[in-house]
Amino acid sequence: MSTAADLSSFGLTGGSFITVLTGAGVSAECGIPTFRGAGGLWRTYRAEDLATPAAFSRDPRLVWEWYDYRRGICAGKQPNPAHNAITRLDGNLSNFLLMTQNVDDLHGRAGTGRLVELHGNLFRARCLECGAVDRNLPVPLLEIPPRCGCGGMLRPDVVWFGEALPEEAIRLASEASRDCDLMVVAGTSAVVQPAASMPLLARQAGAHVIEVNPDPTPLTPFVDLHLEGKAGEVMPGLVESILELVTP
Ligand code: BV8
Ligand code: ZN
Repeated sequence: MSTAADLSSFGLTGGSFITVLTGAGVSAECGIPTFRGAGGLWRTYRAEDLATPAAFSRDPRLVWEWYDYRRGICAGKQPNPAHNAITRLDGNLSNFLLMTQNVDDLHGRAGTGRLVELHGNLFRARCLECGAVDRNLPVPLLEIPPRCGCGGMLRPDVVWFGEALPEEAIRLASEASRDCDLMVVAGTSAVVQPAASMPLLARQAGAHVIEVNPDPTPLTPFVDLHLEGKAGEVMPGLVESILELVTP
C-alpha cells in the first residue's frame, strides 16, 4: 500500500492541482464487467459490432438492447471504496478534477462534483431529430429503440468509436492534464484514445503520475509510481497519503 513517504518527493502542497483519470477497472469491484478483461463486456460482443455509429444505423434495436442490458447492470450497483475515495479527494482539495472514461454514472452517484465524463453516460439519451437530452429513461426500457417526445429516435448519449469526444470535455481534460501537479490513473488499460494520452500530456508538462492497476499497462513504463492492486483496496490509502501531505 502507498504511504505518504512514497509521495513525499512529489513536492505536493495545499495548492497542488491533483487530477484523476479512471477507467472501467474502478467499477470492477462493483461487479460491473470491464471491457477487455476476462468475462469483459466485449467478450460477448465486439466493440466494433456495437459501440459505433455504423452499428447503430445498421441495427438500432441490437445496440439499444446491449446498452439497456448494461444500464440494468449498472443501475443496481453502489459506488465502491474507490469511487468514495475520489469523492473524498474532491471534497478536500482546492484544485481537483476527475476525468472518467466510464459511462456507468457511479462517480456522479458517489458525489464527485468536479467531474468530466469523457465518453458520456449510459443514463442519458439524445434525440437524433431535435437533439434533446433525456435523463429519465426507465430501466429497463419500455420500448426499444426509445423515442423522444418529438417522435425522433433516441441514441445513447455516449461517445462511440470513431466519434469525436465532446469539445468541452476534451478542452477541460487537456488543460487539466497540462496544468496538474499530480495525475492518478486508476483502472484503465490505457489503450483508448484520446483519453490514454492525458497522462502523457501531464508527464510532459512536468506532473507526477501514479498508476493504480493490478496489471501493468502501456502507460506503466512512464509513471512515477505503479501501485499494483485493486482500486477499491488501494485508493482509500492513497487518498489518505495525499491528504496527509497537502493538508497543513
Ligand atoms: C476518436 C463509450 C476521432 C461507449 C468508449 C489507433 C488505432 C485504432 C483506432 C484508434 C487509434 N487511435 C484512435 C483510435 C480510435 C479509437 C481508439 O482509441 N481505439 C482503441 C481501441 C485503439 N478512439 C476513438 O474512436 C475515440 N474517438 O478517436 O475520434 C475523431 C476526431 C474528430 C472527428 C471524428 C473522429 C472515441 C473513444 C471512445 C469510445 N467509447 N466507451 C461505451 O462504453 O459503450 S471506450 C470504452 O473503452 C469505455 O469508455 C472504457 O472506459 C474505455 C477504455 O477502456 P478501460 O476503461 O480502460 O477498460 P478496459 O476493460 O480496457 O481496462 C480495464 C482496466 O482495469 C485493465 O487495465 C485492468 O487491469 C484494470 N482493472 C481490472 N480490475 C481492476 C482494475 N483496476 C483497478 N482495480 C480493479 N479492481
Ligand atoms: Zn426529439
